Amino acid sequence: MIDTRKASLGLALCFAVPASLAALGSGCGDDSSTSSSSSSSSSGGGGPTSTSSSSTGGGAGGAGTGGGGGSGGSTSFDCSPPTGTLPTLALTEVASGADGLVAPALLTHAPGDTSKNFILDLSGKILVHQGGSVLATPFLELDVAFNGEQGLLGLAFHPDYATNGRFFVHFSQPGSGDTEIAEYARATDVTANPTKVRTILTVDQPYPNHNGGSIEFGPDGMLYIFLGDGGSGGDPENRAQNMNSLLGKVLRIDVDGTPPYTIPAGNMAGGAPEIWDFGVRNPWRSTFDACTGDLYIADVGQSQWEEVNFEPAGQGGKNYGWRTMEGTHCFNPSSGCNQAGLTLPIFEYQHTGGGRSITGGYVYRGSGVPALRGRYFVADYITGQVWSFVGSATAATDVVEHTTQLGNGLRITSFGQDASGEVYIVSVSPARVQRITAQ
Ligand SMILES: [Ca+2]
Repeated sequence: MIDTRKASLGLALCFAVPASLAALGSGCGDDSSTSSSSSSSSSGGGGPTSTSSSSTGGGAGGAGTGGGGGSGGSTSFDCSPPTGTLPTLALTEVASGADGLVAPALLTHAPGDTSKNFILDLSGKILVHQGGSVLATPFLELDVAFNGEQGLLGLAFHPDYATNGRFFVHFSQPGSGDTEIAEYARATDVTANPTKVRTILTVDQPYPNHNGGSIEFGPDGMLYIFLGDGGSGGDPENRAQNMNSLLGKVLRIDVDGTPPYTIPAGNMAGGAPEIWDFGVRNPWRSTFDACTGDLYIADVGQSQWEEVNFEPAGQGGKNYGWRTMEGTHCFNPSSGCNQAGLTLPIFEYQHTGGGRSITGGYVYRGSGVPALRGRYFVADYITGQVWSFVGSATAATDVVEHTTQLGNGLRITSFGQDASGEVYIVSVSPARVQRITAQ
C-alpha cells in the first residue's frame, strides 16, 4: 500500500521539478526498487523523536575559540554561547535563478574569507557571491553527469586556501556517473584554473542514486568524503557494512602528503584504509561544527526513517547501522536485528509525517541571531520542514520546528554557511539561496 502511495508521490515529484533535482534522496530514485517497506498506512505522528521545547537554546557546551572544524584559517565565527530568546526568523534572498542558478546545492566559503561566498550548482557550476550579487563569470564550470542524484555534489577549500589556492570538488563523472574527487586551483580571487590539478579518488557507482555528496575538511586538516551505499534500494549488496568497499562510508584522507593522497593515522583497520566510519546509506549533507569540530551526519532513509548522527570531534570508527538499521529501527532483518556496536542517530523522523528525504545543515555560529548559536539546522527536501536542535553524543535537545518561518513550500537541497557563521537555506524549483535572519 505504502509503495503505491510513495511511487505516485515520487512520480509527481519527478514531474513537478526538473528531473535532475527531484531525487536527492528518495524522491524518485529508490522506490521502484524498494520492496521492504512495511505497509503502515497510518498518518500523523512521525515527528522528531526528541521532544520539543522552546527555551533559548541550551548552548553548545564547551565551545572554545573559533578556528575549528572545516576552517584552518582565521575566521569570524562566533563561538560564544547563545544569548536571548529565539526571535521570529525570516529569510533574506541572496541569489536566485536570475543570477544563473539552475540547481543550487550548497553555499560555502573559503576559510577566513568573509568577503565572498561560493554557490555550488548541481549542473556543474561554482558561482561567486560577492558584494551583494552573483558575479557573471563562474568561478569554475565542470563537465559532470547532471541527472537525478548525479551532478556537482561537493566543494571544499583547503584550510590553507588563502595561501595555496587549493580546493576540491566531488562530482559524478560524465557518462559513467562514477564518483570523482578532484583537485583544482585558484587562478584569480574570483576564478579558478579550469585545468584539473589532479584526480584524487574515483569510485565506481553500481547504480545512479545514493552518491553521497559532502566533502569537508575536518578540524584535523584531513579531507572527509561522505559516500552513499551505491544505490538501488535497501543496499542489495550490503556495501555499507562491507569494509572492502568505499561505498556507504565516511572516508578520511590526507591531501597534503604524497599525491594524490596518503592515509592518516587513526582510520579504521581491517578494510579499505580510507575508511573513517561505516554503515551510512546516503549522507548527502554532513558538516562539522565550526567551533567544536563535532560532526553531524544527516543520512537519507530508505522507507520509513530519516536521521541525523552526531560524532564527537575526533571520534571515528563508528558503525552508523545501515542496512541493519534504518534510524533506530531494524531494517534488515526487519526485526530482532543485532544492534551490538552500532551508533544510533540522535534525531529521526518518520515518513508517515510526510517527510521522506533529509537535508543536513550546519550549526549556527553567527552573530546576526545570537539565540541560534550552537543550534544545528536540518530540513526535509520533500516537505520543506525545517528544524533546529542542540546536538550531543546522546541526544538532540531543545528541538524547535521552524517550518512556517523558514521552509514552507521550499525544496531544500542544502544549507550553507559563510565565514561569519551565518546559515543559509538553498533550494530549487525555483532556485534560491536565502540567509536565515531575525525578522
Ligand atoms: Ca544509521
